[in-house]
Amino acid sequence: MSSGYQRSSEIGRARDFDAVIIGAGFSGLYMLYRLRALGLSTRVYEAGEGVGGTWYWNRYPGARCDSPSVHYSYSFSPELEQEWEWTEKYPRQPEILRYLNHVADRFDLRPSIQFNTSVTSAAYDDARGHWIIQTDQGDQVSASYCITAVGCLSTPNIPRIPGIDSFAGPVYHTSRWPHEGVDLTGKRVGVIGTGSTGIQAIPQIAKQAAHVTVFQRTPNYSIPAHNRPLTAEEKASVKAQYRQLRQTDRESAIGLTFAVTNQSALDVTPEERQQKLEGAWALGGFQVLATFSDVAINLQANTHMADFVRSKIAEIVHDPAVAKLLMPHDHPIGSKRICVDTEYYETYNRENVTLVDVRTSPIEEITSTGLRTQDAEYPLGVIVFATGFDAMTGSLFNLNIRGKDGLALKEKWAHGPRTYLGLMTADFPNLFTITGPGSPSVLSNMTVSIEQHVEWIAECIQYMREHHFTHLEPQREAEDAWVAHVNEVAHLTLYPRANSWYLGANIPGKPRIFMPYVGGVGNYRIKCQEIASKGYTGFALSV
Ligand code: NA7
Repeated sequence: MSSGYQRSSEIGRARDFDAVIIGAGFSGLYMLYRLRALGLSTRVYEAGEGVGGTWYWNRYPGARCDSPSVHYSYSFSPELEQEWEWTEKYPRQPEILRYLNHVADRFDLRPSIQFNTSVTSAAYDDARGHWIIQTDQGDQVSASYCITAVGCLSTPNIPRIPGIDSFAGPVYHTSRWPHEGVDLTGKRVGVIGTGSTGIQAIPQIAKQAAHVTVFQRTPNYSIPAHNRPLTAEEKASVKAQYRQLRQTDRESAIGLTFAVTNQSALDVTPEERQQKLEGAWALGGFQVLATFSDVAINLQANTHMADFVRSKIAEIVHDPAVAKLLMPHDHPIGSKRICVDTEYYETYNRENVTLVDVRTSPIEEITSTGLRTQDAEYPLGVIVFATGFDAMTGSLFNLNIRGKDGLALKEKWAHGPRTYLGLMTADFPNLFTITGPGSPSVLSNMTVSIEQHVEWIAECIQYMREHHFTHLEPQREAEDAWVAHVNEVAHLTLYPRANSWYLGANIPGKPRIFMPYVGGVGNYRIKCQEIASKGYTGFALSV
């Protein structure tokens, strides 16, 4: 035990734990592992009955990660990398959940996790200088550090549609899909929502249900995944190159190793452009957006790519009217989260699938037997909400966090989240937010961003202990400057042109602030490292 830790104990601030971590998904598990290595007594509270976070809850048909498995995994243990076998290019939810269970067992993490327990409040006790955490199971514990590992997309958004309670059949939100599965055989299913989730779920639901009616408000751009099993050679090659692969992921813009080009979409002939886009489409996945250097920042370049995807939709979907409805038209490609699919557009060629445009004919009510739009009534036996999340801030607000002088986080962030580096917020000492707003988080391969945050937090706590500091929080000026920088960088791109959940636009009344940091995973890591290496500039450290 380091002398710094002893000193903070000696001054009599008795507490139950050194740290409380909220959530046992990718973030919480690794945070626990790192804090345990530092010798901190740590308790993790997890609402689910098992580990996994996002991958515990999201069990809808077709649930799959959009980042390749060999990148969407922990890098901290070379032994773990070598012993785990990913089976497919893009991992399915059950495989990721198995992986996280394996991690929990392999590193013996479960004894520190209290399952089936939701944190109901976390309040900073000014007098004692520690956090008091309460749960729905009646726990009340104190801790020096409170670390949120609640994920960016974990509070479901269920639109308040009139009549919803009168529906006679079952209603599901994709992120709360029953663990025992749902038999949709012979059912008339209505799916509301065509984001990444709807786009993954609809093809699978259509294979089982008698009929699927898709209620689409905004069409999204989707790129084929071209998912497939990994060959033995690929697995061996990745295992041999893991160190290098992880390094390039960390230094990249979005936490994924792509071939990066400096070529503008405007500097090539139409034939070359078409050829490159065809090549990218054949490869599939997110990296389509990296075909040219300026798709995220130049509307003309972006439009070339958007036109290409629209042309693909026209090629795939047989009915021209349906194809037209599926073509995104109101936002640049990539300004909303790009979707990655398996036979999404093809699904609309099935006889048992109907696409309904609820932009021009809005949903008016749910009745006992179906759903009524302005123009028509659709008989349904099951309704599936694929309507997304109160992203990035929803789950933090649900924790009822209060900082100094009882200041509620929700109050402080009433006009949008304010953080320094997305890691901490002023007036909330020793509260760390893994992948918080203001960090690359959802604009990146999450596992890379999670590991970077966890390691930064662990090193910061170690520094505090070695230098006999007990408290840390951002200075107001540093926080203001970071918030301004996050906004400034976002406005250099096309992102703010879309009504996306990145901006809070999907939740009525939510302030419109671009929440994630667009500056790039590699650049962000350097900034965080520089700040730490200079003794945590922009943070106030105290005893
Ligand atoms: P998203 O991307 O937020 O998509 C939600 C979808 O639900 C989207 O098509 C919405 O249309 C639609 N929606 C939401 N509310 C309504 C109402 N009231 N009526 C009709 N349609 C509605 O969530 P996902 O779960 O698909 O994906 C979230 C992230 O998870 C994803 O980006 C990946 O990072 C993984 P809208 O676009 O708002 O018009």
